[in-house]
Amino acid sequence: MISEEKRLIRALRGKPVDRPPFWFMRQAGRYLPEYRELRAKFPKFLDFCYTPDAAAEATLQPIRRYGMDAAIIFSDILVIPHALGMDVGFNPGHGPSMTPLADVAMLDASGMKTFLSPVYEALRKTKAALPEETALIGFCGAPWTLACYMAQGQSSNDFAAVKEKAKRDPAFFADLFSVLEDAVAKHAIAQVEAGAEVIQLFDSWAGVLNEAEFETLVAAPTRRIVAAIKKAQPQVPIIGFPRQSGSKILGYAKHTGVDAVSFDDSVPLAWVREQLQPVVAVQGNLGNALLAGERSALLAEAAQIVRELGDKAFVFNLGHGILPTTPPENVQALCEFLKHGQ
Ligand code: 1CP
Repeated sequence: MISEEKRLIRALRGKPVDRPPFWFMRQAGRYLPEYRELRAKFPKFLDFCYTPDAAAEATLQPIRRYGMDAAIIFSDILVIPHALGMDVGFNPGHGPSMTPLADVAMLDASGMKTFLSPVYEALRKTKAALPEETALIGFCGAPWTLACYMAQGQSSNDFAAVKEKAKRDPAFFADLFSVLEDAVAKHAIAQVEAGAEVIQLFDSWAGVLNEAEFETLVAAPTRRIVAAIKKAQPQVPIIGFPRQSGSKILGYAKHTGVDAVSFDDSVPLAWVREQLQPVVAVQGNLGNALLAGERSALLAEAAQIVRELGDKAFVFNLGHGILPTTPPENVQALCEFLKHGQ
C-alpha cells in the first residue's frame, strides 16, 4: 500500500504539502559514527547489504537522528550485476571491482530474485520499523551506469573505454541492455512488493554521453523500464536521476514516463523552475561539498533552493551523495531549517 498522505508521495504527485519533503542521497553512511560501528562488523560490504537486520538498521539510523521524510533502503546498485553472476567486490578507498564482462551469455538471470531476497527482507523489516509518516524508497542503477561498471570492471572518470566499446560492438550492448532492462524492472517491482513506496533509478554516469548516446543508452532504456514497472505497479512514483546531464534532463523528463527527476548543479535553478518543474516533480540540488562546509553558506543556499522551487512539486535533496567528511551537526542544522526554519 502506498500512503497518499506521506509528504514525499504528495509532493511527487504534485499535491500541496505543508512544507517540502526532504531526504538526502547517501543519508546512511560513513559520516555517521553509528554507521561506522555497524560497518566494522562486516569485512565485505556486500555481506552487510545482504544481512537484513544490519541493512534495515543502517537505513533507520539517519531517520532516528534527523527524521527525514523518506528512508532509502541500504543496498547498492551493483547487487544486480552480482545477482547476475559477476564477481562484484568493494575495495575500501577504491570502490567497486569485478572481472570485466567479456560475454553477455555469462550472465544468468534465473536465480536473481532468490539471490536478492535479503534485500527484500531488509525492506520488509525497515517498513515495519519506520515511523508512520516516513516513506520508504527502493532503488536500482539504470542500465547505462550498471553497464559502465560491468564493462570496465571498476570506476572511471569518464568511462571513455566503455563508450568506445558501445560504438565498436553495438550487438554486445544491445544484448547487455536487454538483460539489464529486464533485471532492473524485476528488481524494482520486487522492491515495491516488499514495501518500497517510491523507486529511484540512478544513472550516475549519464553525464559522459552526448545527445544521441544519451537517447539510446539512457532515455530509451529508462522509458522501457518505467513502462514495465508501471505495468506491474501503476501507483508507484518513479524518480529518475540522470546525473550531470545538463539540459538533456528536460527530454528525459518529458519522454521517459518518470514522475520526478533528481537534478544537480549541471542546470541553473531558474531553468529548473521555468522548464522542468512544469513537466515533472523535481528533486535537488544542494551541493554535497557545501553540506560538508561552512554552516551559514549551506543554509543560505538551502533557503535559495526552497525559495525558487518550494511552492510547486518539489523534494529537497542534494545534487549527489553526502560526503564521508560531512559533520553530522551540519545535517542536523539543515534538517532543522527544512522542518522549522522557512
Ligand atoms: O564501505 C562502505 O561503507 C561503502 C560505501 C558505500 C555505501 C554506503 C557503497 C559502495 N555503496 C553504499 C550504499 C549505497 N549506494 C546506497 C545506500 C543508501 C543511501 O543512499 O543511504 C545507494 C543509494 C547507493 C547507490 C550507488 N552505488 C550509486 C548511485 C549513486 C551515486 O553515488 O552516484 C553508485 C554509482 C554506486 C556504486 C558504488 N557503491 C559504492 C561506491 C563507493 C560506489 C561508487 C563508485 C564510483 O565512484 O564509481
